[in-house]
Amino acid sequence: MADEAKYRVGMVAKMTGLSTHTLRMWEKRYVAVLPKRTEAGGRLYTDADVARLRLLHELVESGHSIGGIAKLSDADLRHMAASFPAPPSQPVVRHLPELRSRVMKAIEQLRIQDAEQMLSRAALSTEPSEFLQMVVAPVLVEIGERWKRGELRIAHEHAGSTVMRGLLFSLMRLYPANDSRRRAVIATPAKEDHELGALMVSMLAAMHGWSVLYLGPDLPAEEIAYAVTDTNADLLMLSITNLKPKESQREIAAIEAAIPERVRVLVGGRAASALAESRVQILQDLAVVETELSR
Ligand code: B12
Repeated sequence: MADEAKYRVGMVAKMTGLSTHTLRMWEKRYVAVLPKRTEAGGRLYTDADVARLRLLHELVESGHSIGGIAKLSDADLRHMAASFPAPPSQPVVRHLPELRSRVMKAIEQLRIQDAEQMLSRAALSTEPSEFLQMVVAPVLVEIGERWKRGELRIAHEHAGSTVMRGLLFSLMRLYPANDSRRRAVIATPAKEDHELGALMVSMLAAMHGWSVLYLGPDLPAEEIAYAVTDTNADLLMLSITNLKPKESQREIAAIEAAIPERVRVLVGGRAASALAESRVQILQDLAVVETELSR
């Protein structure tokens, strides 16, 4: 039978090039397809579902937002795809080391749109924490190393950060805030201008169902504490990249003193490992952060 539900989610991921995570999110958030279920609750897709997902994938890769097209009929999607013949200027790169070097090359040559396009398309077909750990973070570290050696200029570093910042914001918006969810406030302390680690954990928190208030970088302790208290947050996450341990301890102590005791505080970032654990928990590995966020 042509429309028999027979493909499991892993197989559909291989057939469509979408990650299993993206398949679940497109279903849960946007009702893009509604697969049948096995008795044990596993998803089962038909050939028609697979064809629809391929069309959606193609259209998203040509620049449409999934939210805008997820509910269109198959006929409308086919019509849109047919009127979108222009091939993207950058091929889809699925091999992560190759993607990293292509993105680095694009940043080196200040081809920012190319870097954005490669990254946002690869983000669709890679599990989010893998994408952050295998692509976003290593590219940033390499930019930092090459800047230090004088091989890249400040302009390259700023261009690279801008690309990553935009990308992380748009990925975070895939998971719209919902007031009934557990609340997290995320920021960097005063004088800490590096915000990309905070954005990475914001994206992961949103993905795990947290309602995220992202405050950005360089916040005085009293402003962080105010936001935590005012929103009745359950979790505060701070990212520390360049602050000296003394400065960090001082900021963290001031925040801790001003927020309710029940609020969990997680701190990460390359300069966080030098801190002594108090009531705060120091975490670096994004896979571990995910486990904590899904508890
Ligand atoms: C981009 C960048 C900038 C941008 C930031 C833009 C932005 N919007 O964020 C700008 C231009 C502002 C900047 C400024 C500076 N920078 Co800078 N910067 C970087 C760069 C290239 C990337 C930073 C980044 O985002 N890293 C994100 C990742 C990869 O982070 P991570 O901290 O290791 O975090 C990981 C985990 O800990 C976890 N995580 C992160 N946060 C959190 C939070 C929680 C709660 C949890 C659970 C987990 C978690 O996620 C990450 C995944 O791997 C780094 C290079 C590098 N190695 O990081 C240099 C780097 C950090 N900068 C550096 C320097 C020297 C500076 C300046 C002093 C330069 C100057 N002379 O002005 C200023 C200081 C600004 C300040 N007051 O804070 C040095 C720091 C050296 C040191 N202290 O040891 C670095 C290492 C470059 C180098 N190789 O020398 N920088």
